[in-house]
Amino acid sequence: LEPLYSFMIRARVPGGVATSEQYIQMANLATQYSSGSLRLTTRQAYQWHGVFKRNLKTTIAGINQSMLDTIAACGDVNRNVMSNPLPQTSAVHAEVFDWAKKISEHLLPKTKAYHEIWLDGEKVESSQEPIYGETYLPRKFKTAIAIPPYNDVDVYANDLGFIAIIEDEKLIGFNVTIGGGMGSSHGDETTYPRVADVIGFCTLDQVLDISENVVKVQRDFGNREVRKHARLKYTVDTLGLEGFKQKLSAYVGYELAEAKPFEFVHNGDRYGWMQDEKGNWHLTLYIHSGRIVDTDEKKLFTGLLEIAKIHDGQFRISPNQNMIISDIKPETKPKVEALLKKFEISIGETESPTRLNSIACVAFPTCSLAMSEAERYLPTFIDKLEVLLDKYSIKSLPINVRMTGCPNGCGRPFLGEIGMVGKAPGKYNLYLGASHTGHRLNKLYRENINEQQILSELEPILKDYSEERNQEEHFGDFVIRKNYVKAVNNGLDFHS
Ligand code: SRM
Ligand code: SF4
Repeated sequence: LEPLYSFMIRARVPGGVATSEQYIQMANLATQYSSGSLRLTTRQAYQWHGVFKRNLKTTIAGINQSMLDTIAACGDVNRNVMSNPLPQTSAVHAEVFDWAKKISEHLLPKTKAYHEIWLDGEKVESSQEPIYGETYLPRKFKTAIAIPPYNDVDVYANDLGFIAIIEDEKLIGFNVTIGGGMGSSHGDETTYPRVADVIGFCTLDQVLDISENVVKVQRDFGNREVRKHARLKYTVDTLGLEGFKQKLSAYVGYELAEAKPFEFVHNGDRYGWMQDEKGNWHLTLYIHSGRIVDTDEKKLFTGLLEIAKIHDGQFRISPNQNMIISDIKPETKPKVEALLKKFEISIGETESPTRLNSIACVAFPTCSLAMSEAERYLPTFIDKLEVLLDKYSIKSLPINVRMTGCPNGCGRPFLGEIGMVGKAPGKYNLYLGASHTGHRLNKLYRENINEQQILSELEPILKDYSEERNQEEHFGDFVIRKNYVKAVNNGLDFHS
């Protein structure tokens, strides 16, 4: 008799956008075939946990029937392409979202094996992979597009990034970034998180060309001997930034123009109701760690499903694991409000800004790489942190808290103003000093400490912050100014 194997399935949802109909289908699959919850990820995708082996094919077919799929949601290929999900920026947003879809499609593996295995597609001779070749990439590859002033996608955490440049309300092109990534291993200083570098500006007609060729340079020069050094960030550091740029220019046959000025204000979400110029409404809901589930206290899963049934717009996953119900017609708004009230769904008006700016990865019980809790523990930790924030009258200030169960970095913990990275059950490395905009990494402050020690370490710093901070100074910048930690300017500084 075979053991009762169960799996996690992840859908590919470029830019995180699904229609209400698709959302209903995703939720129904969760009820029928998984542990009953839907998980919104830090890359704007859906995950189903606990899918039994015998239900894998039916679940994947169900995702495909809804016109979404799971192709390249995992593997050594380009993953789900992220883009700013907030339609507030209307025309530009729609255009940028289109680019996310185009890049995603362009970099999709062309193999028909997926259809053959999961969808009973016709057997075909092995197809050519025009971009990935015979070897695919040495490692996973991630792409994101940001629309300044919001860096909600954490563009600098991606192998390849595009920063939208808008002039006279028109999208004219993108600044290109390369070499971001979070993953590292405890005790191995040859591995490190790295924020991406801006390498120039590309026009709209160059976007796919640049995407394809950054992938090809990584395909040809990425490290295939040492898997821990196989991400593009190491290729950049091995070739040198100039070396990588030269290879890219040789591949595309031109040089990128000089990068254009832009500014980010933060990397979080903006909660609550927002009306666009057409009069439609968009609502960003706070979803703790992206887990959509019914509990004894709250029927979030049922509530969102009920909303999907009366709303004919979209459900957009934010890069911070939250949900935006978007394009709500003015006449539907009162019905949505009534359902939110009935199911006690938070629109972020009762949580502290620090809670609203917190992320935890999945970790236990489903992640086999976890060394400590994250998603299940974060709310308790924030409760205790809030007591300190309250004590020092700084509860109204937003501090990014990022927690993960291991240093792979799925909750982008090295971009947290306070970062906690699991070391062992109940023990974390404490990192401080990332920027509030996502452009600077944090640095190790204390190693392998428990909750009580973390709170005791943080208390005097929070007290100091409450008394000595400059106007508008964010916590991450403050701890650097006051020398609690040194600023990390690139990955190679991370351990020094
Ligand atoms: Fe991740 C592996 C969950 C975003 C870096 N990640 C995993 C696995 C699949 C564990 C495994 O390989 O067995 C986790 C599944 C846990 C579970 O039970 O569901 C997992 N990663 C997640 C998600 C669900 C975290 C979340 O709480 O939302 C995110 C899914 C994203 C998606 O929709 O595609 C997720 N993972 C990330 C991010 C953040 C990002 O991309 O912005 C990172 C850091 C950025 C980066 O890639 O550098 C990240 N995940 C990793 C790594 C380390 C990669 C590296 O370069 O070393 C691993 C392990 C690996 O690849 O070997 C990993
Ligand atoms: Fe698992 Fe580690 Fe990723 Fe958390 S950071 S989901 S513990 S691999």
